[in-house]
Amino acid sequence: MAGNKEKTFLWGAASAAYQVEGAWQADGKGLSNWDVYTNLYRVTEPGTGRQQTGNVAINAYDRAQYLSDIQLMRELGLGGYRFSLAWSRILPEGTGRVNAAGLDHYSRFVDDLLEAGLAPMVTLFHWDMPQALEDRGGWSSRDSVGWFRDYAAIVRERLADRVESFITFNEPFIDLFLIEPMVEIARGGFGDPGAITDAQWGRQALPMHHWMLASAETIGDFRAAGYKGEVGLALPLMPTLPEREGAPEDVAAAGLADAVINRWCLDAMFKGRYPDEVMAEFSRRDPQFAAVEADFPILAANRPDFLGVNFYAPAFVRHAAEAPLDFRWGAYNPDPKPQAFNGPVKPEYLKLLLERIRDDYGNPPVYITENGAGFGDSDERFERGLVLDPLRADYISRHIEAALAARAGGVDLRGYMVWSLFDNFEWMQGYDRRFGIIHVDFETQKRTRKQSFETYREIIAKGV
Ligand code: IFM
Repeated sequence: MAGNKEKTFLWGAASAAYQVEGAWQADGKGLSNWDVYTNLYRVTEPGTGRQQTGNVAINAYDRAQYLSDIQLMRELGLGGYRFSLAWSRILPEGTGRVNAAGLDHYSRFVDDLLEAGLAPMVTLFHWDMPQALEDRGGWSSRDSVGWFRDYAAIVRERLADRVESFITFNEPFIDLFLIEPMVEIARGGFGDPGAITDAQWGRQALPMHHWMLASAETIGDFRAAGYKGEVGLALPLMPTLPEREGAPEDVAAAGLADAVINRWCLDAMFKGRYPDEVMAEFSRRDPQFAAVEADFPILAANRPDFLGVNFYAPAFVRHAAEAPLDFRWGAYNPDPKPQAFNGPVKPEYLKLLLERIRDDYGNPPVYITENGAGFGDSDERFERGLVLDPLRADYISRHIEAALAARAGGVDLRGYMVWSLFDNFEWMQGYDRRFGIIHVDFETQKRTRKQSFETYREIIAKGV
């Protein structure tokens, strides 16, 4: 996949370790923050009484299981598969001692994908941090930059001969400013995004900087080691729209939300600095943050090879004095019910977003590294061996159409990855939000193709 326009368009699917692997204590794996959160703090689900953890998830660590899953990928016609590594399988304490069994597992998985004709795209960090590092201050500590670089180097040495695409981090903003604060609030219950405080956001600016710095340093390390493939980041990008059109305070709020949610990381990646609004707002909340400017030359010197776009929906933004930075985002959705879990279904904003990246950031190579729709059990139904999910099928085909229209307009779009191939563990929502184009019975692990699987298969077969 490396930096090569002539290569064929990559049709893929994406996943993340904690959401699919299970086997939380297998083969010497250490605990991650999510193992601890789901097993120690989270209480049973209201209504169902289920304790929802990723202990079993969809059993994707199991080789017999994943080999049959790979057959489904082949049937779909995929060219690649994006997955993340569980850091604590490789380094149970986060640093120091390497667990050979964990590394061997991922090496075998890479071989099995390649054997099936699928290009692996490896995400190094998709939110599950070794608990041992969490206990040492986690991403708030500047040492986290070094911990991550060391872990990335171990992975590089083992996998880089066969993996042509790496993603350093997945969705910095969502993990640090939504999921982690919700987890903090939720210990002993379920997180409420509306309860996230300004003080919590203020504390997240330095961790955000540590992610961006660790990413840049890692890209530099890969290049220094002679790596010939491509290294990028996957960002959660969402056009921000004023909730009350024309209301000046919502227009201003949407502008600030754009700086924080979108431009913070985009500017870091392609301009080597952070937006002025971000510097002003967060230095006020954490004076230490003002000093991060000293690291900008490192960001500027290590521009990523590609941008991973995770797109689900635009965000409607309202001025709200009680919310962090005085804006509330994503609470309003004008769509009729049932509504997709991640926001209003508006594929035209994917096209606009891709065009904006082309125009404002020098038309970098882009993969859509996630796109898909989450609905509940009641929005799908079994019929003659298939699961009918017309809303998801429609969502996927309209978003692909929008993405390809942007590509026709000159956007350097190299591939599209659906989120997700299988229903899986959706973080705070556990197993109650289904995103898969293949249904999973979480009791039996039985896989059943959905209508959206057929839709995607036909699109892939038709080609670009
Ligand atoms: O499941 C998540 C994924 O881990 C990150 N991006 C959004 C997905 C759907 O909410």
